[in-house]
Amino acid sequence: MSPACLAAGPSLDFGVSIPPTARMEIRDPAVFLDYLASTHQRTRRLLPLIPPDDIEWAPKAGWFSLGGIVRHLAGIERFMYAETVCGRPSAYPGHGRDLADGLDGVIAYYDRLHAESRALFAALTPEQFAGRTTTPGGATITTWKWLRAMFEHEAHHRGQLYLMLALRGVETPPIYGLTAEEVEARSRRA
Ligand code: NI
Repeated sequence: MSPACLAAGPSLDFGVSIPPTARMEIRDPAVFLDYLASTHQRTRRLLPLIPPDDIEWAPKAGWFSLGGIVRHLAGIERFMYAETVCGRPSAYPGHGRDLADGLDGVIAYYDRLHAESRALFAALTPEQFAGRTTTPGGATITTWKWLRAMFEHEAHHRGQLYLMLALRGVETPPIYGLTAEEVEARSRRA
């Protein structure tokens, strides 16, 4: 981000300036749901690319498998985030194969839990978004800030999926339409 962009808004407590419109966005339930749809789609489109025989492949022993990450993302969204923002304790069931097995089963689990999560998020009122949620660690946090962290969590694991698919020889789509090489080719030389 350029210095001019950084100067566009007042500094927040984490030391980064964000334009006022961006700061408002995630507090708005409708905008949150739009953003959830687009970020979710960027993860969902990777799942059919997983070779069925590699669904439980992991880069090293004890690490998440491909299927484990997918079950983890679905379970965290549905049973940690959606449960806690509704005022209930986290009910995260883990990410084991007992929850969903095989590529088709894992994708079905992911889709079912996301649909349930989205319905729960869609039922939240603006007042609930501005209210407080108790985390599994026992802290309380403003609900929209808690949900904002969900996007970073998903992006973290989506990056793992990208790398793990590459390690299995699978071609993956650029995250935003252009590859890094295409962006470089279209960039001004310093
Ligand atoms: Ni995680």
